[in-house]
Amino acid sequence: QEYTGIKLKVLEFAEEAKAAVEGKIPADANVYMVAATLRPETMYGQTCCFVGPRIQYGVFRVSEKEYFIITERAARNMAFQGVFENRGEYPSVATLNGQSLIGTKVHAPLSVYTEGIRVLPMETVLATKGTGVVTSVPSDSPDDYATVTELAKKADYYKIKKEWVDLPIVPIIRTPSYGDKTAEFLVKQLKINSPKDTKQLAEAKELAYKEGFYLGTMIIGDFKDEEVQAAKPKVRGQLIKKGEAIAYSEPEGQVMSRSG
Ligand code: ZZB
Repeated sequence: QEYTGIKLKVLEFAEEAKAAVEGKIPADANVYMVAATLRPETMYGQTCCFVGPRIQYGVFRVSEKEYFIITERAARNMAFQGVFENRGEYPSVATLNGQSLIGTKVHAPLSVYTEGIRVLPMETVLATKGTGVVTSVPSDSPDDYATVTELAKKADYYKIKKEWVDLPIVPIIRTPSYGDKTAEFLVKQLKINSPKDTKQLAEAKELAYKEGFYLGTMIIGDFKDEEVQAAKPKVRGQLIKKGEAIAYSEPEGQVMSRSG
């Protein structure tokens, strides 16, 4: 599985995470939450960043001035893909649980929300896939749409501020069958009520992937009016060139899909 690792730069740590990394990262270093995505062309519509509240993350030193927050499993994989200074080594300076990161403010490359977006909890994040960090695009990802809807409904229960999650959804791609908010359309059509409706969500994801990739047209960004198929590698290339993303592949057989 060839992912794009989107580098979401930490602008301001949540209290608990801040205490955990205090004194362990040089003051002038950049720290990034790195989210694995198969849809780099949707990055204009990022509205928040998800972590699994009970997943363990490490803060790994990529170079003197750069640190990544990802699962240890992802760091190990990256250490064999030329991401770190020495092959096979992925020095960790701190560990954090997902919950401690909630509320952290990050800058998401290409997102229309240029002031920064928040790290929020997603119960369905798998520790065994990608980096354990997921960037949220509720316009085009049914899972993300279902989770932001749930979080907005029960902000107090999840101990988050409603305004962190209640951002207008940004239309990114138009498709003939689902309009320009594919995820919302499919969640409603398949009568998905919560992030726990995993079976219908898997179906919605499949439909959204197919329609978006084969029939979608960009309606925002540098490749506006181009087909998604053409725009996808261009957006990816741009992000990597600017140092805002990395290529990340998941070794065969290690990938776990949500359906098992
Ligand atoms: C942004 C995005 C925008 C995504 C979209 C999808 C869609 P797959 O196909 O099963 O490999 N993801 C990444 N890592 C995890 C994880 N550890 N746990 C749960 N979800 C994860 O799924 C790859 C996608 O699943 C990734 O691409 C990421 O969400 C999420 F418009 O990133 B995506 C129709 C999907 N649309």
